[in-house]
Amino acid sequence: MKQYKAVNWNDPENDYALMFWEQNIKQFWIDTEYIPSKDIDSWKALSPEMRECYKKALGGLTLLDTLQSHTGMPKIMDHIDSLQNKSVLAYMCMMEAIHAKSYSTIFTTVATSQDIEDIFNWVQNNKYLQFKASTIDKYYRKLAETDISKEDLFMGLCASVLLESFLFYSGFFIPLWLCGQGHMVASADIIKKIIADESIHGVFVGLLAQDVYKKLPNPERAKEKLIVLLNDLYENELKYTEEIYTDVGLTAEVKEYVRYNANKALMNLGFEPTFEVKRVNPIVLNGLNVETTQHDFFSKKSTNYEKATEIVHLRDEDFAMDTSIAI
Ligand code: MN3
Ligand code: MN3
Repeated sequence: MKQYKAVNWNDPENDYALMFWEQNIKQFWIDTEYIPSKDIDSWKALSPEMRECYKKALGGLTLLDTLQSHTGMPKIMDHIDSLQNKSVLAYMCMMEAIHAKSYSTIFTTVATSQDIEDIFNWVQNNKYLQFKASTIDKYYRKLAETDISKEDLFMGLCASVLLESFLFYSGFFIPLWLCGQGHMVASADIIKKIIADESIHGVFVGLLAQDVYKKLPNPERAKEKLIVLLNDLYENELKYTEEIYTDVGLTAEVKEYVRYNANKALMNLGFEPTFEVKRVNPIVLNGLNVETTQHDFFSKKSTNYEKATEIVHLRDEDFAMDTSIAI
């Protein structure tokens, strides 16, 4: 008869579960603590092309967070032995649902009902987004089977890390880029919270993957499979980037950022970076490192974390505009 075990946090199961649990708790937030309505004027000042790009970027992000919350995290959890690690994944799963909802919180504020309907239809019909989702979901579905190989589990974990640490970033680029120049700043506070979470998710699931990799009978074959998957997703990512960024003239910069994050995904999985990266837009990198954010997952809660009692609003005057850049 199967013995059911209770999770015992007083018995250390591994070196890192408690640390990740505590870091996740420190980073907790909900979308309704933020006030994207402060961005309404900023939104109106954007060009129609920029608004279109922004909406599509957030629509794509919503799809990935939906997949991660409804399928990725629960399926992975089923195959992880450590009960404490399972708890960390359960917490992350809940945050993925908050992420997926938070884009709607931004949409509700800046977009019309018709806009919102159009964007969700676009997500459902965009071949590059659908390719991302179906490619990752194939590996997650494999985890739905009870009797899977260690290599299947490794690939499921790899798919998750590629989603977390790589596929999100073509979408994150535009809110960071705009925010770095003083546009859509309140919405970017939400996006930065999501990025901080994805950062810790990628590291944690990456560690789980590395644990499995060490026990694989044929690690070379598994690594080859990972590289094939990464390259398929990369090719798709380039086309997706062209589709949403060509009209605003940012395609080349976003592709550079995509390669930068592909390398981060590889490093989270314990491998060497393989993409050549020349120069990532400093506005976007700074967007991650200064003011409100903690891309470094060991740091504390955002200083701009807005609870009803302690609101620190950024104002337009806080930003020196670079007028050479067309918005
Ligand atoms: Mn997420
Ligand atoms: Mn995540």
